[in-house]
Amino acid sequence: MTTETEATAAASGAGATARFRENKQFAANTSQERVSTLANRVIKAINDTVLDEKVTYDEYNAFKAWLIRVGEDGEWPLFLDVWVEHSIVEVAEANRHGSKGAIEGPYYIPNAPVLNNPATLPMREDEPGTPLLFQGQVRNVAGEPLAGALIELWHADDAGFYSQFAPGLPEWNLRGSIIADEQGNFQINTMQPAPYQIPTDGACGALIAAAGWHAWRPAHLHFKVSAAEHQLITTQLYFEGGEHVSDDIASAVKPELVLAPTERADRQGREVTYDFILDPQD
Ligand code: MBD
Ligand code: FE
Repeated sequence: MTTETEATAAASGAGATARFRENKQFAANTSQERVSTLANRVIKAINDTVLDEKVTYDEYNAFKAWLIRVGEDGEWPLFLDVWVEHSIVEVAEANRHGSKGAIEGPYYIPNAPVLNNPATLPMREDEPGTPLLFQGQVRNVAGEPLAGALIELWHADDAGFYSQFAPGLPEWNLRGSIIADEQGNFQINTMQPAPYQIPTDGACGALIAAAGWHAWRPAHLHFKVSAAEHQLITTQLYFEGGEHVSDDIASAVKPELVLAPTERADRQGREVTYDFILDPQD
């Protein structure tokens, strides 16, 4: 195996960092006064920790070395999405009435292949795992169907790997952009994902090991759901009874987001229904 084909923290971290730079605008419309307020609070939180916990020079230097390594490993997207993004979501959706949101995480890629309803996500011919039929309807908060809504879905495979961030997977494996029908209905065939372990060989993994934490997220499906004149929601769905549903390292599970699929009567696999409710554009 060459360096580029190994599933290392540095490889997935570099990918996530490059994707972030490509996909996001980061010139926030933030005044000088607000920048000062926010930066002062973060700096104060660090100083308060040092003073309260009587942080030693050794610990300070270990912290400095670790921060340098986070950047070298390309793990700033991972670090921030695992330990901070859940609070950003909480603030962002405080005034929304539709479906709950959840963190985007570092592995979204825009413009996945467009699939008409009913859809099957791109997957390998022998894609391992349990087939999952995910179906439902997209509606507005008044209960009206949103015809032609767009459901972007991406998730890990049965071994916990995301295409384009782990080697050896087809480019768009288990990623798709599904267009709901005239009644806002969608039916998506995919394979149940496995729990996801964040890379253990990078800076985030080193923190987790040093702190005696675990590195796991429960199995999850990622979504961005949008429709004309409505607010896009970014969310995730989980599976009842799955490992780490109650101790997600990324603190992103909410009870409303936990699915309970049932065995299919007609064929092997499981099925579940979940409806997305979108707020109007404000
Ligand atoms: C993931 O798949 C994820 O969803 C998050 C939040 C962090 C790391 C990997
Ligand atoms: Fe994920």
